[in-house]
Amino acid sequence: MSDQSRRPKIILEPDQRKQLVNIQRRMLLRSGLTLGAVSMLTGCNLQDGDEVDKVLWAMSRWNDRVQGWLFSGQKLAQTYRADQITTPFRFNAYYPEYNVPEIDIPNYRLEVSGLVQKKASWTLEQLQRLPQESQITRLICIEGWSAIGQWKGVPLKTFLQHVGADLTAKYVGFKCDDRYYSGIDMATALHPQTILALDFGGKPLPPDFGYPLRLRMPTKLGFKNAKHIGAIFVTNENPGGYWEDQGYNWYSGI
Ligand SMILES: Nc1nc2c(c(=O)[nH]1)N[C@H]1C(S)=C(S)[C@@H](COP(=O)(O)O)O[C@H]1N2
Ligand SMILES: [Mo]
Repeated sequence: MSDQSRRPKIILEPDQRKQLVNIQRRMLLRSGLTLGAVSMLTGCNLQDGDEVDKVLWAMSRWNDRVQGWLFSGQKLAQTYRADQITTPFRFNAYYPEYNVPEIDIPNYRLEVSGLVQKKASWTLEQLQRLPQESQITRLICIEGWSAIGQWKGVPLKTFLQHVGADLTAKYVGFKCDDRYYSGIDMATALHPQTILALDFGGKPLPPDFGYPLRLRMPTKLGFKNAKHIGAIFVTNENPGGYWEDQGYNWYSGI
């Protein structure tokens, strides 16, 4: 798969390798798959320590594919009542709160590129003029916490239609103004609860929570919900991601 060449190698100490191999084995046993079946599925030899890295990525990509098949493009994630909203909401990023990027809002433009007909950039006012959807949903962070919030914005599907995106392409990628990056599969991009959020709790997104534009989708873990989006691109090459390239499962559906 072409995706693999873009991913950094996982460097592991021999002990960690052994542990990981054992974890993989236990996972496999529980899933009812034999080592032989996995070798066939991934094309890797599980007995050989040097192959662990290859096996991990292969399993992860295999997981992505299986999860992608299982994902129903229309099934809605749970929504909540206004009185269930978590206050204060929780901030998270790969840096502390005082390093949240400063963005020149009046000059902000959303860049659009890749497999789209209209590559023109967008101002916030233009985005605000597109149809908006509101949702009260739960953001779940892989670190073990979750919080319910209210986001409003343009359904990503509506936006993609407006820019003449090739909706048969495989992925939509996001580049953020804090150098974070991520991407999602097209089925998730077209899901009705996947929005480019402009508002949080009835007000324009505040800096901490991803101003001026963030991806919000209750069908994916928190780290896939890119904040401070500066550029969107449509592509057939897996765009990877800040955490995804460090080993988090790329698909990370809920
Ligand atoms: N640009 C950017 N987006 C990001 C992150 C980040 O560090 N930078 N962190 C992710 C993670 S791990 C989580 S859990 C959520 C947190 O969103 P919140 O601050 O609104 O709770 O944002 C995600 N999106
Ligand atoms: Mo997270």
